[in-house]
Amino acid sequence: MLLHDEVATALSEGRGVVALETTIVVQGLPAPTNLEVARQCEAAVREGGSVPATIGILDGNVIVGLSAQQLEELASTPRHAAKLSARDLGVALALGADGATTVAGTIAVAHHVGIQVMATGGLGGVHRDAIHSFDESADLTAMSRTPVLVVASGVKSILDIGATLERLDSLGVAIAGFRTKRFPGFYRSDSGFELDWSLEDAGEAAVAFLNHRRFSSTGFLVANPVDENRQLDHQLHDDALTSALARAQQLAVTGKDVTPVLLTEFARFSEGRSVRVNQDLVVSNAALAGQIATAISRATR
Ligand code: PSU
Ligand code: MN
Repeated sequence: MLLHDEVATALSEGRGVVALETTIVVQGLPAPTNLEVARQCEAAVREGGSVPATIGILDGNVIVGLSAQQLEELASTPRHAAKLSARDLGVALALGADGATTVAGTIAVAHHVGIQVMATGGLGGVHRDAIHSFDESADLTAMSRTPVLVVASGVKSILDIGATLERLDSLGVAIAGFRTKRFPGFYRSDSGFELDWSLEDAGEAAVAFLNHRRFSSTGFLVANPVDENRQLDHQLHDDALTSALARAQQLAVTGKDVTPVLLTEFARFSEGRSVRVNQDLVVSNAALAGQIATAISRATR
């Protein structure tokens, strides 16, 4: 485990730290936008008063706080870092592999080193054909056993959103919208589903999370919608989705390849517009996560 000096100092001083994942960089977004987004997320966390800790695995070492150069290495073609969920970490380390962590993989590492907040684009969830494929993201079960607050724009709209919300309920994962009671739909500000709770600012989110932790060992999802003016056009979204689902079926993809294929087809169909929305929402989530981590640190110091 290699902790970047700045991250180690911030943790020992009880300052706000935000974990950032690398699957979105390596498997989720096309180059060169991927590295630009990673840089913008780190800057956004800093603006919120916290320290960013981008997490990935290089040569079998878990790195908490990848440098710009290490992140570039991880994302570069010769490396072809694998997509690592929490269950993959042990083997990847044993084999000296390179890897990019998903939300599940990232919160496993974050919790281990004492980081309480993470930001991503859209959480994984139950896939639309799950009744046949059993494809449900390990992000959900990871959140059911890891007390980390995750800021995300809901779950990806390629998923069965209703079923995902039911699973989050069964698994005891706390959910609150950020300044909304409408569950965000990733590329769209509103998925059409209602939430029970809305939090109005970072301070409120911090207090809610700290109280949640007194009674529960599960995670906490803060659902932060993309700005309405920046969301993907309704019709374009639905057409791209139809095309993406058809493409995944045609390629007969399974397992960890499903989500990257759907996102790539979304980008192709929308001529890059979905990538811009993804960029906007993840940077905004990193900014909010930075503010919440700072508020948690103030409330606990
Ligand atoms: N958010 C994005 N793009 C992504 C992801 C999240 O905007 O690519 C990644 C996260 O790493 C998340 C993963 O954990 O997608 C979900 O993959 P799966 O459905 O295979 O569990
Ligand atoms: Mn899956």
